[in-house]
Amino acid sequence: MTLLAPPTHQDNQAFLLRYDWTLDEIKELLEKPLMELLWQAQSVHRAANPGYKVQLASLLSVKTGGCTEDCAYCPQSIHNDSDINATAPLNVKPVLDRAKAAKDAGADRFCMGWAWREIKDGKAFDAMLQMVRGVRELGLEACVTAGMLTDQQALRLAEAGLTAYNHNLDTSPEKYDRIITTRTYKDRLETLQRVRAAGITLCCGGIIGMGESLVDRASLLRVLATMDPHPESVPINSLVAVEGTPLEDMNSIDPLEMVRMVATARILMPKSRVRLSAGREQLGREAQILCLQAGADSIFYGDTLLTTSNPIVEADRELLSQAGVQANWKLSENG
Ligand code: SAM
Ligand code: DTB
Ligand code: SF4
Repeated sequence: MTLLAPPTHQDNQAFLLRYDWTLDEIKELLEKPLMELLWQAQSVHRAANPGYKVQLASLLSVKTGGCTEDCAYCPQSIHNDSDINATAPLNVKPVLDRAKAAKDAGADRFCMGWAWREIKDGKAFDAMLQMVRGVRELGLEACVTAGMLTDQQALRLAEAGLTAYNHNLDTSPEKYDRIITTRTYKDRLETLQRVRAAGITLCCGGIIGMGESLVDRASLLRVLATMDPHPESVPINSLVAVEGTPLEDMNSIDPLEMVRMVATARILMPKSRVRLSAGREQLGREAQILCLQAGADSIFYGDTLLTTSNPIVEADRELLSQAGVQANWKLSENG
């Protein structure tokens, strides 16, 4: 009888932090045979982030609707015809109550969104700073997404203890003006620099499923992966096609395209948190598990994103258990 050799473990395989990725290299990764891509992504992930720990980020829309930007995907833009009506921002207390509930449900990070083109000084910004302080006092990471900001505002957010600022590039520089016309890619990059200069970590990613080409996806990833340092969090969203937006008729992506995007992001940015973001409801259990295996190590956790739905908490707990990954709710449950 022949004895089979024991399986070899790749956990200690090295990974490289590189900031000089070329478009061709990234295209090649996105187009690799799936099994090869998954193997490479998983090897990098196991070496860079051992233990399959998944960060749970809860999301709350503090200021919903009425935004003056014309982002073609967004139900909150005044230029679009969706059913979202503009509302006044939530007050500090109800936001902190929600943050506490998120913490109790096992979240690690609390993300707050404002449907603004830019932050303006005044009462609403002062309230944002109080919310950030309150979230940090609860022992959660705090993330804000609220559009453009000034150097001074970034510094005040840093002083309040903000962990991360989310500001997505959304798509490639080449496709950008077919998705948004009221601001430029350069505006976006300048805001990211201000956030970085203030010492706040960057949460920056994009959306697939808006009719972009493979080259557009590679080009978006190239902008992210040539930032030095890489953004600490990289949310990969797939379009939630909302009625009344110019992209309402877009077909859903093939779930394997999400798997490829996540795997490629993991290889390009080994230490960043790659967040499997909007569009998970359309993915199905197996595709989400493949994404976790390929290196997604964060999800939005909670029944709503900003204005659209997300898998319910119980379903995500089951998913994470079935996948055998570690997340805070499970760890705290086990003492
Ligand atoms: N107004 C701020 C801004 O644009 O940075 C913050 C809020 S904005 C809604 C945050 C991000 O959500 C967008 O940059 C986009 O990537 C994502 N997003 C918005 N609508 C989406 C949709 N329908 N499908 C997928 N992602 C979406
Ligand atoms: C991100 O990349 N995705 C989140 C968060 N950052 C702010 C937002 C997704 C929004 C999906 C559409 C909605 O719910 O309005
Ligand atoms: Fe406004 Fe942000 Fe929506 Fe664009 S994505 S319309 S900036 S809320």
